[in-house]
Amino acid sequence: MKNIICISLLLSLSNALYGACVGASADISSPGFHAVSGIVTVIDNNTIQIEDFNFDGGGPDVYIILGVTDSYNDYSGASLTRVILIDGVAPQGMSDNIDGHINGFNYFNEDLVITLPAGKSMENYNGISIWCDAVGVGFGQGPFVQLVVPNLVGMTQANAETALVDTGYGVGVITPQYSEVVVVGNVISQSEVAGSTIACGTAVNLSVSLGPCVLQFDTNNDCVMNLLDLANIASLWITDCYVSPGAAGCS
Ligand SMILES: [Ca+2]
Repeated sequence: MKNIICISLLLSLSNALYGACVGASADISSPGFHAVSGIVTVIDNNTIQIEDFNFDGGGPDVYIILGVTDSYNDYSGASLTRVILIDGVAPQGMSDNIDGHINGFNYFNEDLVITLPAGKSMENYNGISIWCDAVGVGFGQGPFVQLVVPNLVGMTQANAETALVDTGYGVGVITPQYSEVVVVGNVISQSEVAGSTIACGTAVNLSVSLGPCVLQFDTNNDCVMNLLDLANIASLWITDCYVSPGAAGCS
């Protein structure tokens, strides 16, 4: 039973889409303790860049930590979702911080390109923190956000889903909906506004066209059969019999 649980957990993790997308960025300027600031960008799934990184070097046991849903306080190995980003790898120009700590080094508007440790991928993280492990507080941290939600309206459902996945988002709930104007199978609307900034991995819901509603006796084309339609039918029947009293059903 334990094995089954483990396998299903691994499957759900591998299927989860919560990672930072390529091109996504995170602002680590808040809360700004020890003058931490900078913009972190995902270059590819194994590489990030920190631009204009500032940190006064204060605090004990400070690390650059990648995490999920802003959790950075248990990266020591028990969890699959947290990691010391540069454990054992000195950042550029730094040769003596063997365990990956960055306290004691003064960063002033530095641009750092950092390769993730072997086996780690940005597909598994959606946030970054300059984390003081001794106190359990982030000096500066934030979620990775994608800059542009693609415009999916008018695309085929398949193309829209591909576009979502390619840009790091998830496919949410697909709702079929009647439309007089949108071709069958194409997207009518999306839950996240095109061009807006939302977290990478966010599932975007789509409404997809069923084409025009074809419902017999739906006299007002609202795709609902109710008393109004019955009244219209009765009215038509009466009118027809008045004009053509010999018509079938009027005798
Ligand atoms: Ca109707």
